[in-house]
Amino acid sequence: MEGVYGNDFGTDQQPDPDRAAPDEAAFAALLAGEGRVEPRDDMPEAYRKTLIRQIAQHAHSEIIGMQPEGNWISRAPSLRRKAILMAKVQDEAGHGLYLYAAAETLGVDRADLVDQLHSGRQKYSSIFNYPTLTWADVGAIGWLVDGAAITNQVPLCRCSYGPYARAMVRVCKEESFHQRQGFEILYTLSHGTPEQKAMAQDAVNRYWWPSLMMFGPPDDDSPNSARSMAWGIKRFSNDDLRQRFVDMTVPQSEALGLGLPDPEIRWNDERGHYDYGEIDFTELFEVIKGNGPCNAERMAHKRRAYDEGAWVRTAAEAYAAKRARATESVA
Ligand code: BYC
Repeated sequence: MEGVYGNDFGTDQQPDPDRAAPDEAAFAALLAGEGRVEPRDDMPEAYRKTLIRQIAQHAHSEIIGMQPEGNWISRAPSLRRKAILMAKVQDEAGHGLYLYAAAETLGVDRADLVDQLHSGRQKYSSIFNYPTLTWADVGAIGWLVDGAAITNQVPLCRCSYGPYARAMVRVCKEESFHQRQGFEILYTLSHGTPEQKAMAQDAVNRYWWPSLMMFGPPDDDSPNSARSMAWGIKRFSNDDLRQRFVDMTVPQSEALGLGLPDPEIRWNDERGHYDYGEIDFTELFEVIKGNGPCNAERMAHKRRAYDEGAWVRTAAEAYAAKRARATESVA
């Protein structure tokens, strides 16, 4: 597993040698009482690094996640669909910004995090390495990918780290709107012509298994879960959230009139959950390693956009310096 994840917590940040060791007992008591850890509080270095790793990966996912859907903005089938999709993709940029801001409260610099993404030292969600081949893929992403994201992120609203938990509250409200717009796209297609229905079914077939992989490796192969759960960062295990997503999605697929590409899905009265087929986790590990269908394209596009936007950052810095000088001279 080591080789797959290459884990050094995904950050170059070193502990500050002058900082006093945190009071572990006080920290444990705060967590036991369901208190929130705030940026001013002492925290164990490993807790801080785990949060930086997860929040940065989450922020990068929101930003890279703009690409597959952004691909359809110029080809949306109507002005209404185009306006909605532009607003959705813009929301994802906003989520990335809240999350980078939350990570910065832990003493890292956003530019460093972006640099670590660009140099392959930090990850982003596997799901964004799949192509968007048809308009129905925009519906499947909204319904399944945003649906999986909400399932994972609603519990993060109760994460023990205050700034991350608060960012999640707003993100989840927006994601639930995104999920409904995806459902509505697929509903329209599945009640349209036979060709439109077939296009919707094909998109669901391609996005179903990668959406289940978004929740991460199985619990017995998830090196970070136990500690993150003990710290109140994660509230549920990867497999529990995956099951919750399946239970929510199967009845929705029936309402859509679309099938799911898994013949083993069936209600299990004894467990009170839907059973589902075995997930091919070798695919997840390959995508995480960089071997998914679109990894190279996504990163090349991201680096190019960053380089081409350098003048905007320079201009914003010059403007901020000019305003600071003007404020100083008035004072
Ligand atoms: N893809 O020990 P584990 C969105 C990595 S964007 C890639 O279980 P953990 C949206 C994992 O990082 C929503 N890597 O880890 C945007 C770890 O490697 P490192 C994105 C994955 O952290 C635009 C290793 O595998 N959501 O909604 O306890 C349009 C071992 O895993 C993946 C978030 O980021 C994966 N799928 O649990 C539409 C949610 N899975 O870091 C929608 C926040 C695992 O040790 N993150 N890895 O080198 C989390 O909840 C957790 O980080 C995870 C993984 C459940 C993803």
